[in-house]
Amino acid sequence: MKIKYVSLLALSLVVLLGAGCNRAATIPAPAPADQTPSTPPPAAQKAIPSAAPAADLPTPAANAPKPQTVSIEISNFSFQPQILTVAPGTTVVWTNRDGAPHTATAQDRSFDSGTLNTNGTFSRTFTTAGTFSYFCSIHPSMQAKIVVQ
Ligand SMILES: [Cu+2]
Repeated sequence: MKIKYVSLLALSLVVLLGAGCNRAATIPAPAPADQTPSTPPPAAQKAIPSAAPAADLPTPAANAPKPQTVSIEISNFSFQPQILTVAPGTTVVWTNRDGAPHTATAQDRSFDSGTLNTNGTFSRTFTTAGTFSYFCSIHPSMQAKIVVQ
């Protein structure tokens, strides 16, 4: 009887060990098999980072600050400021704060706001260097200039 128990124990040990070994061997095997096929997807994910150039978009945005907007107010029948110096690429916005209508008209007619009624606005971007004299075509004594440099 004792021998049978011992042999049974031995057999059970062998079975357990064998099972343990088999499981241990079986489990790792499928795992790498699954990871291998899963490798291609990471490649697909790499394609997404390639879309990372979108991260370069903030860079142009950082360049955005360059174009500036400067305001000129038309009040008391005069342009304020009367002489405005800006960098090339600056957008100038005229706003009529008077009750009377005015215009911002270039001496060389390169730009003309047309009639600006109260709170009317007109904008123009100056891209080239130079001095641009303008006046109000309704009140020609109203004169001013923009220096782009
Ligand atoms: Cu005027």
